[in-house]
Amino acid sequence: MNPVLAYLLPRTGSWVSGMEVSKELGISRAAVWKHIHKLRALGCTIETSPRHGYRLNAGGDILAPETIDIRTKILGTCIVFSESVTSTNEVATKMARSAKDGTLVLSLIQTAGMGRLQRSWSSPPGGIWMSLILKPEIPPVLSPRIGMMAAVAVASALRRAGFHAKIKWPNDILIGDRKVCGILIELGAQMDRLEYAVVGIGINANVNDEALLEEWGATSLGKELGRTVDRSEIISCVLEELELRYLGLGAEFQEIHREWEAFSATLGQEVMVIGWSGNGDLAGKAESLDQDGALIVGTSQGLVRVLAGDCRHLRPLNRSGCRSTAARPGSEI
Ligand code: BT5
Repeated sequence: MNPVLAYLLPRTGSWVSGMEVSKELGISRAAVWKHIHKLRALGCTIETSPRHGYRLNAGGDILAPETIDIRTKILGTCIVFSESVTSTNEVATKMARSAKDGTLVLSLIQTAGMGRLQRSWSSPPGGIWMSLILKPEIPPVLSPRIGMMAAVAVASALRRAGFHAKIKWPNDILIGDRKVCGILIELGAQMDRLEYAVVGIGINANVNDEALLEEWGATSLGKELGRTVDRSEIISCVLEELELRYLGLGAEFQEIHREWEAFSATLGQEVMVIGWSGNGDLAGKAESLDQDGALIVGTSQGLVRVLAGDCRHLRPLNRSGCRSTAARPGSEI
């Protein structure tokens, strides 16, 4: 953690002189000033006064291991925190074999955030960019359950925070018809044994750059709420909701499957699955989700099982997450 932030955090709301910080941390006053600059760029609200020094504002959007209330027994009990990394999934994958089950890798920004299928994921300050290293005792064949579990857990956590979050197959989280969270699962497995899963979760929490959101067709929690959200509390809730389901991943999967269907924005929709099986696109109605996480699409040729891919909803959802009655022909999400 940034040493200046570590010093200011327990003194939130009080003025602390530059001299005091520099003396206590054993660094020059110029170095303190550089840290302050960096922290501000990362979203901390720090006031400065020539007479009083620095004051960390409680209303700011501060995210650090110390600000996260860990209410779980496994997930997040070990946190690897950085101000900047290439990708939390990359860091997590490198350390996965030797890491403790439930290790959380968290960064304030990512310089090379990864989406699915080699796409990139923009990760400016204000977001939640995190990866969990999981070691579930399930055979590799059941690994699609991990993505479904993660999507259900994030949707539940956001619902607890008052957002009407829905899941778009395979595991995007939407508010209305806009993406607010993407999930990237990467696995390390042998023929018959799953060694680890890295569950990468990117939530546009307080990412409020309108132009960027527009470019992605996305939204953020802050934008939806009209004010800054507490990222630390959102992370605590995501960890709780995930742990609840993680413990039942093998034996109690029916319930996760049921929740996925209940939270789904995709089922019942006319969809287009892009690049399906290398045979071009597939159009039809999303009928159901099977136990392997495959989408069952009703087409003119009958039911087709789609295990992976990108899906577009052909009818827009309105802001409350319901399908609009007056669909624009050809419009898609
Ligand atoms: C995903 O990919 O939705 C998975 C994203 C996972 C990100 C997390 S952050 C923590 C962890 N570490 C990582 O490096 N990754 C994970 P996909 O469905 O392929 O969506 C990618 C597409 O979404 C891009 O091609 C853009 O069009 C768009 N996009 C990029 N950044 C975005 C953002 N912040 N919010 C919404 N859409 C975005």
